[in-house]
Amino acid sequence: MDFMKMIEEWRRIVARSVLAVHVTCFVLGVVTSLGVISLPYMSDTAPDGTVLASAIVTGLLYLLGMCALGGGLRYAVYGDFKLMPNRTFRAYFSGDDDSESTAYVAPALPERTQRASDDGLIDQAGEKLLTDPATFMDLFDQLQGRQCTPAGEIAEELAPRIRELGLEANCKELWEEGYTVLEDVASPEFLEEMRAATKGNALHVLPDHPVFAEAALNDKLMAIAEFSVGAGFLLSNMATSIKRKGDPDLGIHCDQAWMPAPFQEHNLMLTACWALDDYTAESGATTIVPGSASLRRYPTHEEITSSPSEPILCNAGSIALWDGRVWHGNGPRTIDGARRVLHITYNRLFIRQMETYPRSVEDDLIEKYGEPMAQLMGRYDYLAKPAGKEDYYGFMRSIAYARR
Ligand SMILES: O=C(O)CCC(=O)C(=O)O
Ligand SMILES: [Fe+2]
Repeated sequence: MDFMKMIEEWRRIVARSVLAVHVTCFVLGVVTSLGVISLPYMSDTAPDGTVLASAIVTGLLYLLGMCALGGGLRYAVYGDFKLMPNRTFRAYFSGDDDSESTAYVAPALPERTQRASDDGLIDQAGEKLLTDPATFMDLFDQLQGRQCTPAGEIAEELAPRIRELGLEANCKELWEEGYTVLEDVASPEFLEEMRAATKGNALHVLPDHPVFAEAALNDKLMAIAEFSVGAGFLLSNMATSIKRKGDPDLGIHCDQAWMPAPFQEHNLMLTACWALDDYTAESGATTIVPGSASLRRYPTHEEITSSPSEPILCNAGSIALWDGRVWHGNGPRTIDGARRVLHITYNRLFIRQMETYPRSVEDDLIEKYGEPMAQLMGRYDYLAKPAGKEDYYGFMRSIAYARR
């Protein structure tokens, strides 16, 4: 790991140096060209037009030449040519990719605390990649040769956590019926906090209040999500909703609405809804079409209206969870008051998230919540990052996680 950090630090130093040289060339170019242009004015006689024009052309050529020198260095290091230097270090260091204008250095990744049996292999493979290719290939093949946990089974690394948290029956139900309820997970105080933070129908709520991050990182939820959408899963979106009497019902649909059908045997997307008010038949609760997940396809236009569905019933403070392939919607609210819900979606690590946040927002969350938040933000894998396979630890982890 230290070796990785060292390489990362050197990349930053090189990036800063290239920027410094490019900017210096530019400044020298400007100073020289101004000097050359002002030379004709230094003689006693007023400069004529030809002398002045040739001084301006010469000055601009100096400026161009100096900029080309800096741009050439950039080309030599990064393979792209730009005449003018960028204003910030960010443009020279592809590890930092959001659009803020100040130089930015991402905090180091928190060490993994929940170690699994092949984590040692990942670390060793990462270390050996540059120094000992033969050993690396052997370790890599061991990772590659690992077979996937069959769909619906609990991975051996996860099994102790599932047992400890008493979630075995929920895992079975989620797999067989396409949904399950984790009963009464929230303490009364936590439930009140979630309710207070729920202001209306809103998307992108994760950074709005600490209670949302805590809800996403709940131990039971994280464990059953790993069962459903595999190790290294991501946070895809987080939203709040309020349903009142007379509000339209949500039609039957599958959440993984942009995945091709027939759906894959492994689930790709898990929705977890924290019920902030009781789910009853009259409350406008989520409705499920039993057995629909095993069809592994979308409902037809006709089936959307004709499929018999039943409400999920649970107390406020429980979490209703369903598989991305299950047909579901919500029913009419026929009583006064409101049904408040915090919706969280988790994805298998290779499925792109519905929402992302600026890098600095993610970093603040990771600093505050550590490893599990870094995982939800996809920091332990190599996918969709500027570094790509250069992050060989991330590459190795992606291979290992995809099989657990
Ligand atoms: O509001 C509901 O009960 C269901 C919402 C829904 O379909 C979802 O969050 O995926
Ligand atoms: Fe849905």
